[in-house]
Amino acid sequence: MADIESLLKEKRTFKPDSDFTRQANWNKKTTNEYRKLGDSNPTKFWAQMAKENVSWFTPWKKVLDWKPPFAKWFVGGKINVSYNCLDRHLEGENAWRKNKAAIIWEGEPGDTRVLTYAELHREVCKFANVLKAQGVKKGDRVCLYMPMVPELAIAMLACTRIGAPHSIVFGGFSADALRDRINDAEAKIVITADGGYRKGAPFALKPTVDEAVEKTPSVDRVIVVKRTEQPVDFRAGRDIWWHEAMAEASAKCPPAKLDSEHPLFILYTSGTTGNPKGILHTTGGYLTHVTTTHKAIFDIKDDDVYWCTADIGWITGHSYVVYGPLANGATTVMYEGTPAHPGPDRWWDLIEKWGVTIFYTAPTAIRTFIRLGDEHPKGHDLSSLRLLGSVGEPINPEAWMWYHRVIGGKRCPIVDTWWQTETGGIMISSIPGAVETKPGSATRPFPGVHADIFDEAGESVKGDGGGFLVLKQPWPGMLRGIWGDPKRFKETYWSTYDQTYFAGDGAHRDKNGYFWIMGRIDDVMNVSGHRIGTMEVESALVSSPDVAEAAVVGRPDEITGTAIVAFVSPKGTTIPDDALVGRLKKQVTKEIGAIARPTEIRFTNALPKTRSGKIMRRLLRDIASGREVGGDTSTLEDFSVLAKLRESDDD
Ligand code: 7RM
Repeated sequence: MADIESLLKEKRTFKPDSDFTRQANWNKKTTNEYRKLGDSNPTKFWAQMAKENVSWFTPWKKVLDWKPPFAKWFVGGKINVSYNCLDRHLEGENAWRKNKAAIIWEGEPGDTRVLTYAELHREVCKFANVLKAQGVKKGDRVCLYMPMVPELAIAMLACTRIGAPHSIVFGGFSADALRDRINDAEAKIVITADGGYRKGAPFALKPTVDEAVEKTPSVDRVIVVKRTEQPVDFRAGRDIWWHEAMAEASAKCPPAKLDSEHPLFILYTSGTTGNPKGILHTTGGYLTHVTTTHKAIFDIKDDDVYWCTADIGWITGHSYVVYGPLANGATTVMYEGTPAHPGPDRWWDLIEKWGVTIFYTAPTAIRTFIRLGDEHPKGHDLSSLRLLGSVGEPINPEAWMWYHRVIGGKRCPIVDTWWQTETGGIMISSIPGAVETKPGSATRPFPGVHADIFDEAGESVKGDGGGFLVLKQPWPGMLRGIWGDPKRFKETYWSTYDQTYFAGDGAHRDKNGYFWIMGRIDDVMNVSGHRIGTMEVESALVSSPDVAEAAVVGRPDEITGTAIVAFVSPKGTTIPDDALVGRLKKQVTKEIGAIARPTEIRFTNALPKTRSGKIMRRLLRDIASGREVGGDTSTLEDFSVLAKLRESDDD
């Protein structure tokens, strides 16, 4: 609540600059027209966008078939994502883009690769033929577990070319997490690399894949990119080198004419249970959504150099490193490594070196750079920048102002973009040539997006007020389901309110209709912009023979937004010492990955529970963040537990 109050005291506003507005893809007039149309007739608005921004082999017969909560967009339309991202930039009036940079890639050690649209097209066609030769057919799932190398984008586009949905697993996930995701999607093939570079050293990926695929009956092939030249074990008959397979592949591969609703990809995200959800996205609607939002919100032009720093393993990388920018014929920058290697100015060096004009990153990175000191960005010429973006978590006004001043040189508009893995593309954001911004607010819903704030009873909160963020109309990039689990899909998103999507975020809307996102209100933590379920971490902890019970909560953290705190009650004979802390952190890293490792583990012999046995996480959150335990404690079963937990604070 304290957060909400400080945010809502924010009174600064920034009007769009008239020079920016004059050249903008969407100015005030077009934005207002689209808003009007999107409000009165969202399907008509999205149909217009699908026509203007995306190329179809066969037009759709029906814009939307909505049987809540199941939506089909552009029904009967035939389309291909790789055609939209590649072929159409090599034909007709766009043919000049042939030799335009599609991907500017830089590895952490400083090696670089620039792929033009023609080259990228050739590589994608070849790899699509490799997939076909390995028996991958339309509809087969392909798992990608890769570093940030161009081959990742090539593999994604090759999958879309033949209609094989991909499932990308972030390279930081452990063998256990990878195996669960491969098995849930029943992937036929895994694409990986020997390793990648991070913090100045190679890290290995292939051994993790070897361990994971020991128990994945669906996998019959592993394709390996050579990146670090680390020695790898090769299983004959199963493992194939990328470069060897590519050497023989033909560069001719016509794009499959796919149904608009053909599955495009699955991406796993954390929920409120121990099992991550496979979020399913399909083809025509998703592409319309990301292409349109990318064009309007990032104001993309042919001479821009656009850099979104997200790893492709997350939704932001899917939608705004690869699909949105390439469908718009843009130059997209991909960087392999960590922000502060070899020095704390690596990112600013990249911006200067490549002349980046549009830069999209996360508040957690911005806060890290604030701490590292202004001298690093100030030591570089950042004058190429003209637009900045933020995503992943609420941006505090102080970080917003620093971003505006130090990175944007006070001349770049900032777009704060709210969306989720489930929404596919941006839902609430400023339009840089049209909307006045307020630091800390994502401003207003995108045209055609019917966002609202509901109270517990499902009534829209009128005027200035807070509640639960919901979406009242289907949108083209919306998730079509949870892979293999329609029941969970309905329960998670569509059962809180009737025919309304429940986002899981709390939000406030001010008297001007501006949205201020407050963050998750469910048992999902947002650590450095990455979603981690409390239940996932808890189940990793209780799988240790030393643990009787565990409860995990988030505590506010200046840099990462949230830090993970675990309350653990050890089994009878176990001694709760530092060695146990070490073992438990290792356990979580093994089962999920380092991103889920608790910052702090506190031992207790009992957890605060309600009489019906539910752990009262609210109280634990107060204790973890050193706050006075507030609110209603009348349902607490054993009051002495609280006192003991506070004592455990001393160690
Ligand atoms: C794109 C992405 C989704 C969750 C979402 C929010 C939080 C994302 C913002 C934000 C405030 C923002 N997808 N979130 N963007 N909160 N302002 N601009 O991050 O599926 O990984 O996470 O992230 O809580 O529900 S995600």
